Amino acid sequence: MKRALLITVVCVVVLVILVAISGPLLARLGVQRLFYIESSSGHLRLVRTTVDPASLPALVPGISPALAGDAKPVIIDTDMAADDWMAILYLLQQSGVDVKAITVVGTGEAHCVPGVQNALDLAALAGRPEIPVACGRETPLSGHHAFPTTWRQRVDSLLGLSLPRNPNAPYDGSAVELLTRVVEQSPQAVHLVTLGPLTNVAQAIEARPELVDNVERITIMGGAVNVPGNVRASSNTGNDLAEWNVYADPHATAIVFGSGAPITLVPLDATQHVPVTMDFYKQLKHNRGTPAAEFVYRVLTQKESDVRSGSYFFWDPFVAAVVTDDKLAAFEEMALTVNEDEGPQSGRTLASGTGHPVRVATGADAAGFEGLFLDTLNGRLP
Ligand code: AGV
Ligand code: CA
Repeated sequence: MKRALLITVVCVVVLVILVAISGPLLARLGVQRLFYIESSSGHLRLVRTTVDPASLPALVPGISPALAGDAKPVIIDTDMAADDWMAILYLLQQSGVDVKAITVVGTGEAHCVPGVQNALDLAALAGRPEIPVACGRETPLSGHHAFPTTWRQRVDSLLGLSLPRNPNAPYDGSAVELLTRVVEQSPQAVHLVTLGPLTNVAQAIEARPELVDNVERITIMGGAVNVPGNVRASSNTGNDLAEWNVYADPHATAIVFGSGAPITLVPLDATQHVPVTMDFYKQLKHNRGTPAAEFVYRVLTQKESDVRSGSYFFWDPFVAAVVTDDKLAAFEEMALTVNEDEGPQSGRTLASGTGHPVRVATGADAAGFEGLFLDTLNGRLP
């Protein structure tokens, strides 16, 4: 009996040593391990690692572009509202996208501390626990517009849901530092996808205007150009022209518009065509084969009354989908300005002769989006 126990212990020790030394050995052969053993708070865990992109095409013919290294580098700048979570999961599951960092904007819906933890945990859920996550300032570059306190509390607490805890700590620096470092060090121009107020991106560009030289495009969820805004419905401002992300930091939006970077704006003009429908919710209910799809199903379950009333939209997931397939939207080139003054038009995005050139999404292929979103969440990659 004692002998059997001794043999088992010896075998386990040998196995652990073998796994530990196999990394360097495999690396010499040009192969990277798919798993490693990690010890956290006294527990041993098997952790999936990222794969050395260079080694993959030869090893696995037909491997997805994200793993093969020719996916486009993306930074997600997010205010960690509920639909931001869905957009992040979508982008993390998309083969054509390589998410290099997630920067949380502290002037949006979530506060920094819970927002960063929730972003880390979403990355872990999608099998990418190593993605760096950082937060930025919690006050707008100018003005004092803030999201409703009740919305903030709800998203901070993940609508009462839970995620697997990511053992990694947040990035040791600010969102602006992380964003700047990733853009500067990327061999390929980076696509910035912004899902909240533009505070972080504007602050980074203001400090280093030359950053835009290595920015492929900034795709922004925000604004309402030829349709009513959405601030009035949830505030007592009387402002029926502005959309929340722009309203929360109009000056930041103006800086980004004037930065010289190529810009795609996906305003309410387009997202109004992609409400979350009960029909989609039911499809997801019967078709949720991955942790990501299961989590989105639970989020929509918490949002069911908004979904039923038709007041909940795929704002950010649609923008994420447009980043991967721009045939999902119709576009018009416009010259845009932002109203930075206080008052009932504050945060309005306006087409005018003096504006900056922006590619504006004005229409949406809702059915195409829903199919792609459902397939991607379920791991049926295009
Ligand atoms: O204005 C749309 C932006 C998107 O980035 N957000 C929600 C999305 O994350 C603010 C917003 C407007 N109306 C809302 C919002 C509502 N009814 N509930 C939560 N957020
Ligand atoms: Ca958002």
